[in-house]
Amino acid sequence: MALLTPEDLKNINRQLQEADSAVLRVTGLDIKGVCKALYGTSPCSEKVGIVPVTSGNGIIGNFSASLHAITQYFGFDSFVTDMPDVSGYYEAVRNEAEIILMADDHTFLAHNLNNGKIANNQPCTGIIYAEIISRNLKTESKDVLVVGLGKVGFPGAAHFVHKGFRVYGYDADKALLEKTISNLGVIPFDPSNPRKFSMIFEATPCANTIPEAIISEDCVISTPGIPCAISEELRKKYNVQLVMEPLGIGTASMLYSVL
Ligand code: NAD
Ligand code: 2YG
Ligand code: MG
Repeated sequence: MALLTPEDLKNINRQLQEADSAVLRVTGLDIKGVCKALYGTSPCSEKVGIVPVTSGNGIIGNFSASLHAITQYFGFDSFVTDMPDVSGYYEAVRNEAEIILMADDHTFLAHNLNNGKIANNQPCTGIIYAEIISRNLKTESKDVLVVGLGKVGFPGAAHFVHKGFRVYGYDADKALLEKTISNLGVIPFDPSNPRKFSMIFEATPCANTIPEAIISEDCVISTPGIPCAISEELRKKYNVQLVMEPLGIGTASMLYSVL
């Protein structure tokens, strides 16, 4: 799995505010509004314990501090434990955390200890970025392209199918593309025979995965993938409405889903 870096998380509050403005421009709702519409929940200052985890590649600088800023931004009462790992979990529960947030290299989870609900970052991220595109006010089209059908992209594609979109899919991994075609009924997209899209969802760990030939003027691109899927030059040339943020939107989706 591609891991976040401290650099990705620099100025997380500013990144979150900019993403909130972009979501508002695209959907008419801010991130809280999209989460509320999606899950039918709203935070009531629930206490969130953020537990740093040292296993595998270890602590990522800015990760726990960013989760602290993000949870506060969305109206939770959060704290980061002094201790990591099992001792940190114990500390969080002893300090009356109602929701635990913690991540190792494979799983980033939110666990609500009051109601037992648990959420995984990857599907929650895919679903919220798909929901944002599905609410876009710019186009009546029901055609959407999903690039990258992995742990984030597949649940995103499934969400579009569920909402009645005509979903085109592409993944560099042919086996994964075949699996998605047969499981979800998505239409395979062939990059060597391109067409324009006004809505694109991208979830890959690679740059420049969206070629010029598929971008229409005023296209909405929703992408949790890091690094960014299109160049600044193409973004400007086609007046692309870009929704992209490294941690906060997906975390909000996780938290609202366990309330
Ligand atoms: P994954 O490895 O499960 O899936 C990525 C998929 O992209 C793979 O199936 C791979 O074959 C495909 N791919 C790679 N290069 C491609 C290309 N050029 N064209 C088409 N497909 C290509 O990874 P994931 O867990 O789904 O994560 C995807 C990205 O999203 C990563 O960059 C990850 O760090 C990021 N992510 C961001 C957030 C967030 O909140 N912004 C949250 C979770 C994950
Ligand atoms: O507690 C810590 O500091 C670390 N154990 C956190 C590890 C997180 C690893 N996961 C990732 O970097 C992401 N791919 C998942 C986070 C979602 C936002 N992109
Ligand atoms: Mg995010």
